[in-house]
Parts: sequence; structure tokens; C-alpha cells
Amino acid sequence: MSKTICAISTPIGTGGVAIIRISGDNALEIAGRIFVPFNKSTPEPRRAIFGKIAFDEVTDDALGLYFPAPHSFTGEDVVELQIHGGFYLSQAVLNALLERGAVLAERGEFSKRAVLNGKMDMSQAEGIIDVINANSLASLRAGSRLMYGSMREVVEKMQDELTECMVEVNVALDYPEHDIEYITATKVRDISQKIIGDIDRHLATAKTGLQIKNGVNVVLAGNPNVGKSSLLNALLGYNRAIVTDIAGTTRDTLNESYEYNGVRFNITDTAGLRDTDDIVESAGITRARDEIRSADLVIYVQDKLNEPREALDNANIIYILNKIDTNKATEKITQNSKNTNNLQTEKFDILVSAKTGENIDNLKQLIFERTIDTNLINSDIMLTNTRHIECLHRARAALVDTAQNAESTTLDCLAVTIMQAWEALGEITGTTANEHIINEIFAKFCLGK
Ligand SMILES: Nc1nc2c(ncn2[C@@H]2O[C@H](COP(=O)(O)OP(=O)(O)O)[C@@H](O)[C@H]2O)c(=O)[nH]1
Ligand SMILES: [Mg+2]
Repeated sequence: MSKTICAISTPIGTGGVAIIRISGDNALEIAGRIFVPFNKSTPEPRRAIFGKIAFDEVTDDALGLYFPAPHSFTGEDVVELQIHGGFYLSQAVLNALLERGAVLAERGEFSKRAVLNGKMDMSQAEGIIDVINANSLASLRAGSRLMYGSMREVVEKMQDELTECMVEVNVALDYPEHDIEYITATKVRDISQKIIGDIDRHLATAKTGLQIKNGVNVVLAGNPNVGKSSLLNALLGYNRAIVTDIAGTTRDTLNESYEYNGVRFNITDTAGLRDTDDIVESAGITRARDEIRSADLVIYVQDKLNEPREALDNANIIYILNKIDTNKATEKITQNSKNTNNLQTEKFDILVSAKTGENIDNLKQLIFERTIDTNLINSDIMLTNTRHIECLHRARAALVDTAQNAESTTLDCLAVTIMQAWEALGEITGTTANEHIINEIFAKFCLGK
């Protein structure tokens, strides 16, 4: 018999309502020690029950919900108490439950029990966490797809194909005639190659997937006073960074984000790149260079047409000319803007004004196009989880071994690498993950989840 666990499932703090969740064989009994329904008949499953919380000196009106096993989130008997969302009150109710036989749930323990009881697989539990942590429409949609089993479906299909492979190999091992062995080897090679192709298609979504989950990292770079901080403010739509006409105003890096086309963009404003004796500014410039190196995209800002450029350590750069509301040279250019062969403006991807907002929306669109693979954004499956990516790489390596050696090695050896691939895939859904791995994953979940 498993222990009955409980936790506050709503955020710690003050709010209208707090929900306390209890799961385990004694959930109903333990809840009944502090919660008394006004209507004393047997609690009806999955129906709100109005009643009173009463223990020691504490009383409150509350709603109780009873989900008998197996039709609950965890697959066990679950009771949820909806009480008033006071910080003190919810702690007091939690403590009362602990004193009356429940134990405090560990991080992710409700989800872990749900997985162990077959209510969902591990990738779906991870999907729930992604839904909770989503910070943009695209990351929310990716999280829900995972939660509804998109990854599970893909993994199980590949595992089924590998099972077919295993069956072939076992038949050949049981009837060791040369012909069968040859046919088996070719078939195993073909199936492996087919699955490698599937895995590669999924791995190709990983970069965009991680950007969608974590946000796209964009860095503003350029000389002092070209308008980087002003551009940050223009992109955000409010004045976050300090803007002055004094060169070297921005010294530390500054990070803020906005959502565009459902994707979150993390924008970093940096200290202008120049030689300086100022220790603080110089430390800021070192930081700026680190940010430039690791960014998904760099926006190189200039405010003069013919200024030389510094080579930046990043392959993805948008060159922009700012201050087109003032720049004398640019005025001439915009007058001649029909001349598409203008050599000077050709050096820039886009001309903007942080001050008037001209072309800022186009800049946002350009940033989007230069980072997000729009073909992938709505694909059924997008890899957003580094653990899944790592498992797929391992499965792939085992399949490459299998395919390469299919015709030259023994069936026993093939059986081993096929099994390795099968197990690596199973770690994604949790079916082949050992207890240590499972505990590690759920330890990253939040309390009460
Ligand atoms: N006219 C005009 N002035 C701008 C524009 N963008 C920035 N500035 C001015 O340029 C100066 C430097 O701007 P700031 O954003 O601090 O530049 P940073 O040093 O690159 O961060 C400030 O006086 C801004 O008001 C623009 O598009 N047009
Ligand atoms: Mg600045």
C-alpha cells in the first residue's frame, strides 16, 4: 500500500482559492478528519461537495472533490479540497492533514504516480510541465501537443517497427539457415535505415523547438550612441533601458523579452563596442562579446552610412541603419529609394528609426524570419526537450551500428544493437528508464504537481 501524499497545488501566497490535493489509499479517510460535508451522505465521485473544514480552532467553508481510483490524475484515490486562499489557512490545513496521516508529497510526486500507474507516459508528464511553464503561444502549443501524447505516439511507432525487427532476428536465430539469415539481414538494415530517417526528421526540429520553448536569444550590438538601447525600448514598446546622448550609458547587459507571432524573443542590450579605459564599461564590453557569441541572432546597429564594421563572432547578423529620421545621407537615399541598386543602403538589411518607430514592425518580422523555421512551427511533432533529443541521438547511434553491420555481423550482435535503440527510445516514454532516471526527472517538477 502506498503512502497517502498531500500538497498545496496552487501557488504559495494569497489568493481567492487554494487547492490542496491528497492522493493515496487513505485520501478519503484522511480528508474526512478535517472536512465534513454539509450533506452527510456518501460523497459522490467527481461531484463538488460543499462542506466545512473544521479542526482545532480552524474553520472554513470549502468544496471537496472525490476521484476514486483509477479515474483520477494519479490513478489512486484522490481528494481535492478547495479552501479560501489564505497563506496561513492553507498551511494550517496542510499541516492538519500531515498530522492526521498524510505525508508531504515530493516534487512531481503526483505526476510520478500518474506515470507509474499508467495514466500517462513520462513525455506526457513533461508536457504538462511545459504547459505550466509556457511563456508564449508557440511554447504553449508545443507543450500541449507533448501532453496529449505526440511524442509518445512517435516513439511507440518506432518501437513497434523495431519489435518487428527483433522478431525477424529471433526467427532467423531459431532456424539458422543461410537464406533466412540473408533475408533477415537486409530487412533489418532497411528497417533501421527507415527509422534513422524518421529520427533525423525529428532531430531537424530540435533547434526551432528549443528556441520556441526557451525563447529566441537576440543581441543588440554596435558602437556607442548608435541607438541600441532606444531600439530595445522600441521593440519592447516601453522604456526599459536608459537612453542618453552620452556614449557609454549602457554598461551592463540588459535582458527583456517580447512576443511576436506567438514566439518569445529575449533581447539583450549591450554596452557599445569601443576601446575604453573605464573598468566598468570595459567589463560590460567583454560581456557584450560573450552574448554576441552565444546569440541566435545579432542585430548590428549603425547610424552612419559609411562607417566601417567590426567582424562579429556570430554567423547570423542583421545589419540595420538607425536614425533614418535624421540622417542627412539617408534622406537623400530615401528620396531615391526607387533605385534598388543603391550601393550604400544595400549594405543594410533594414533602415529604421527607433525614435519614430518607422520600420520597427518590419524589423520584428525580419528577426522572426531569420531565426524561426516557419515550416516547422506548426509541425505535429517538434522536439522541445533536451532529454528527448539526447535519447533520440543514442537510439540513432545504435541504429547506425545496426544498419552498417547488418550484413557483416552475426544475428546475435544485431539483436544487441536493436535492443539498445529500443531501450533508448523507451527512456523517452519512461518504459525502459530505471528508477534513478525517473526520480531525477520528477525532481525537476514543481511541488504539488
Ligand atoms: N533622431 C534619432 N535619435 C535617436 C534614434 N535612436 C536613438 N537616438 C538618440 O541617440 C542617442 C543614443 O541613443 P541610445 O539608445 O542611448 O544609444 P546606445 O548607446 O547605442 O544604446 C540618444 O540621444 C537617442 O535619443 C533615432 O532613431 N532617431
Ligand atoms: Mg545603450
